[in-house]
Amino acid sequence: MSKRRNGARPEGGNGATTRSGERALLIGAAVKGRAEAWSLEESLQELSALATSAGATVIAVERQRLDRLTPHYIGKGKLEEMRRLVHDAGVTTVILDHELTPTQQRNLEEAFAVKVLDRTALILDIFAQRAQSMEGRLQVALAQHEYLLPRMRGQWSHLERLGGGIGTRGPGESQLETDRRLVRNRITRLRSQLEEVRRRRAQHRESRRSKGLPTVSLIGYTNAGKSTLMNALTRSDVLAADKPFATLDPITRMLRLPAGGQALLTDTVGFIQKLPHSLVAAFRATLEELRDSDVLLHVADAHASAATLQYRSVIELLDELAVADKPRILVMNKMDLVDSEASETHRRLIDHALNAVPGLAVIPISAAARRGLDELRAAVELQIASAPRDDRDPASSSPAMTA
Ligand SMILES: Nc1nc2c(ncn2[C@@H]2O[C@H](COP(=O)(O)OP(=O)(O)OP(=O)(O)O)[C@@H](O)[C@H]2O)c(=O)[nH]1
Ligand SMILES: [Mg+2]
Repeated sequence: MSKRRNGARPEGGNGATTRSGERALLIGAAVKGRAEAWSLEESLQELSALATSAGATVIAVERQRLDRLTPHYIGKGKLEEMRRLVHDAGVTTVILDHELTPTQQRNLEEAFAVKVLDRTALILDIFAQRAQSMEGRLQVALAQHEYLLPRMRGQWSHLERLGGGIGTRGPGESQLETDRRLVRNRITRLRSQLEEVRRRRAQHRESRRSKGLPTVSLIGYTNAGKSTLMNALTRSDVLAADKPFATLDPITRMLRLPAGGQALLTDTVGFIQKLPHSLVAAFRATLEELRDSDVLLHVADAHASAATLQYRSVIELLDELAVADKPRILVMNKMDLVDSEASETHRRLIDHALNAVPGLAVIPISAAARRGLDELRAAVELQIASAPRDDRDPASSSPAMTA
């Protein structure tokens, strides 16, 4: 699904770019009176990491405070200033830190004469680059088509002039000459293909379920260190990397417990604030399997400046998936990086978490330095021993083992 078009050079800019080195301008707006949990700066920092991870070079980050959003998303003066910047700095891609309406996107592309993406398209693109398994690819394709559908009014045709790259992989390019009916048909087909893959996976699961092992799932904000912890706890070698959404497909390994027992440990896709709805919907089946876990290990990056906001975003999604009341352990990871300066942030997160759930088990660890792992295993064992296991819904089951 990563077809790339041999795009022409962007019309705007000085042409000092290739498709593999997109030059991105990031724009965020704070709208007066609209309460956002994340500050503009924190959100833009994250957007910058996402853009870099998608392969772009961030040329500039611009912000604006507005009374209300405009048909161009930003104000007139700012638009003109940005138009000049796009031209002078050879920007090839403008990325907005919100979900744009199709009209805003089209207006901005006309104004800048370069490709314009929103946060959602950027995240979809990263998912498209990372998806490995058949199910993962089908899920991303479904989300991309659903994102595309309301935006199809021939607006993709002008992307011909804007080159390929981020946000144009996937369905966009092949829809230039087609219409919405074809996309709808494709969505229907993708849904039934996904159904088929899931049926097969369910059979696979059933055979594992009969072994009756308790299941433990790693969850948390993207880049918190879930896969590093999976590797440290199970001596495996799954991909862990300093980039968002390194893991997409669930993967399960055997976890040994201190008293000699065993459990199945599953690592899965990370969360992010403003996770696109189309992706939540497409990955719902994967995520809902968390319902079948006996214990959730919520891995938090104790060193992240936005640690508490990240924590809250994860809890919101757990709520949405109806698994927030599962037995949970808060794993404060990356403690090797927490010095006296960072300890304030980390303290605030613990206070916040304990305030919401008094008595929550909080285990400080460093997955990278393999510190605190014995304490964590002991805490998992304790939770499993006290978790009621016989009230599980027999119709649901744990995620499939992927190698
Ligand atoms: N200093 C330090 N770095 C860590 C620790 N644990 C993980 N990391 C680093 O954090 C980055 C992300 O780690 P991953 O294990 O890939 O994180 P993840 O939660 O699986 O991320 P996604 O799969 O992308 O959602 C990597 O660069 C790790 O090396 C830790 O305890 N200390
Ligand atoms: Mg991972």
